[in-house]
Amino acid sequence: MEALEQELTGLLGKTIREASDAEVYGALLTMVQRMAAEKERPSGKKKVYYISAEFLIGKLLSNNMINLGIYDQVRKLLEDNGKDICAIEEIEQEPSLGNGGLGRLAACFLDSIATLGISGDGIGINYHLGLFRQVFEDRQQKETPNPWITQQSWLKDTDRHYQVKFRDFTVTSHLYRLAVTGYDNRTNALDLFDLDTVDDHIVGDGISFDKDDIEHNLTLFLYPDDSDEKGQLLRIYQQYFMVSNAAQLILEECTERGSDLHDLYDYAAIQINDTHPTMVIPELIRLLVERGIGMEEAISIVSRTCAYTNHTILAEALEKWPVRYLEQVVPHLLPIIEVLDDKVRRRFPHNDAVTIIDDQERVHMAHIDIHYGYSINGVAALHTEILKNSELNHFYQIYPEKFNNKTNGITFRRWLLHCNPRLAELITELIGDDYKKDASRLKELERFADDEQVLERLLAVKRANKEELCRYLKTTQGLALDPDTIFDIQVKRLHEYKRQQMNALYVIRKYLDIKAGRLPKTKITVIFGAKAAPAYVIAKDIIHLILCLQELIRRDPEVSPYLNVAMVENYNVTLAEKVIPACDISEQISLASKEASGTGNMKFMLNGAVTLGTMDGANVEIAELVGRDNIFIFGQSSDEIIGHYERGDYVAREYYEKEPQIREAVDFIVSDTMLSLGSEEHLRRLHGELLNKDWFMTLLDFMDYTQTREQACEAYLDQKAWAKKMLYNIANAGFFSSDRTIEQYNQDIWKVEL
Ligand code: 26V
Repeated sequence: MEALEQELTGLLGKTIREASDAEVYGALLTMVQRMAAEKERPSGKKKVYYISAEFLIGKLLSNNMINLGIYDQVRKLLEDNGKDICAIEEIEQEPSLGNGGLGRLAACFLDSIATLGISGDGIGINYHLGLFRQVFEDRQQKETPNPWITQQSWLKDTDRHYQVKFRDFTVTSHLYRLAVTGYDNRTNALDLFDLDTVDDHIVGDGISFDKDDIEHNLTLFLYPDDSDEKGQLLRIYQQYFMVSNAAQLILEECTERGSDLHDLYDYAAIQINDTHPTMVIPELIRLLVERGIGMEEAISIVSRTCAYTNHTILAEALEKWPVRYLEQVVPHLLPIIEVLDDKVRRRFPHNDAVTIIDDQERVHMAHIDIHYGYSINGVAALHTEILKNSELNHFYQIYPEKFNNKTNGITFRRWLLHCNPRLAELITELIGDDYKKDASRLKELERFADDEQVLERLLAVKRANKEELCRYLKTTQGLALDPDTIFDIQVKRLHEYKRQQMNALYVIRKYLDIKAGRLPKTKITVIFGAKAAPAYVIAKDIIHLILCLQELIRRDPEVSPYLNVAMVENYNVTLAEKVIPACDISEQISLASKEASGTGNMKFMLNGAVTLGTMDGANVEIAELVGRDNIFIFGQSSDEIIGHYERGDYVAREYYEKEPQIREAVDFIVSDTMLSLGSEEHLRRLHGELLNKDWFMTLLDFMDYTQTREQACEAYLDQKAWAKKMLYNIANAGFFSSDRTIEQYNQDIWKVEL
């Protein structure tokens, strides 16, 4: 502690007490960077390269201090000097380098790779303005830039540069590097590529900018609006920029470690995170051929080096780029893609489902990965089964040995130790701290399932976390929440398949019930948090509906004593860390078969929330682990849903006409009450969508959802029984540690020796 104090005062040039919070933050950042650098270790022969267009890393200061083992000492030191570590955390800007689960998973994986002592770096893009910051105006989502790179930053400049050739011009890249600290282990890196010519000043109103001006816009935003051709072209520019840099870096590093490139697969395992980095396959082949290796051999080398993770079965999310677009951006990749397609066509004649270029001249990126990678994995048991048996069945028949499952996980450092210190402390007191390195030890908590004192303390931790969230949302967003209520929470990207609209319809039902004098026994607080893609019209309509309901209920003195709706603005990792520990009921209500895994579900479980969910994604595994007494399951199964799609027999209007409870709730969206609060255009469009399309079958599961949610609220009344459910959830969350997931990736796919 004395050494820490000395170093900090040295860096500050004054005492901690005299320094401002911002100065203390800066000094801590410098000190942590030095300590992280000391834990860098040389790679062995083989190294993992995790390429991803998204890394949703969250704030880094506290996380790194926990991993370096100095968090408690620093907190105490600051406290002794009149400083509050939470206030200092607030100074750091959160990098918004991801959309949601896929990007956050990549960040959890980097943490676990370093924690297990595996040599492995992430490779991605340094988006200056991140995704976007969400602000609410007139009860609608508006997007503004989210600048996160401050004067003093975690990004370290390197002097590595590569040339990246596009059809019309060549750019010089610039590599920035972030330290990735393992928990009591080595430091790896996250390599983010950037372009010096990019200019934040070209951003106009909101997040608008000139989409043609590639040299000035390439690394400005994450996934700019790709609803039009220019947006899609920009995305191809970004993807190629990322993978061309990655390929050059990997070949350079592997050569330095002794590879002659013919044995590249002994030096590198490249994990392709969804199809965004798929062009790394043709790019590597191109570079190997350029270095004198024959085409056939180059294809074989790359096929033994690259592995692919699939994160969705939604057809609209599977990337298929028109050949014309690729010709416009990276014409030099097309001859290679054509060779790859040609080989497939020769090997599997008359099998149109597995070609790389289809009859509409589109390149199926996932097909490249499956034919020319050595592993393909889904992200939860159910998801992998659906891939094998339906979505990718044609490929499974050809390559059964390539398919494998790796159920997702989360890092317990961020999602328990950091975000819920009260719970972590209680657990440590009960079972010691071995669970911090071996999450399966949490199971030992089951010993206390009937210990009334322990159950009461669990409830007290939850209560304290709820109070803390109330304070935080009051000061940062002006939201007034009551901690003496059920906190029922749905936070995740807004998408129709996740069915936030079903949750909103439940809120309407409750509102109507209360108006009719049917009062709930416990007051319910329904919390939402969600960003919608800027061009996703219906998603934005759903946000509008929720914000209108929030206002309606807030203003109604008859209803507000029993029901409260709060939609948090700009939901991100920082907010997740505050919201999740305060949750009672975790809403995981996607249409069965559509949510590949979910990872929020795991974070809630670990923090003692009880899941209300469908048998989808990793919910299935959660249900198996905790048992049916400790989870609330509803809705049709994935097999049933897949059947409805195959037969095309779901008609929303039939449910609307048959069931007055549904009709009343749906029609309330366009009632005079709602139209007086919200935009007629938005509300009518959403109403029409639910009645006439409802592609994700909201009305199909609505009655079962309502009844099961009532059961959950009823169960909450028996606090002791509820606390026992909480305990079983926490005790069985060990399986969802990303350390377990990464151990499996390494054993089955990467095979890096430790
Ligand atoms: C992307 C898009 C883009 C275009 C329009 C619709 C749409 C819908 C979904 C997506 C998701 C792309 C991939 C993704 O983010 N998957 C998520 O990956 C998480 C980590 O494996 C997993 O937990 C989530 O269930 C899965 O949705």
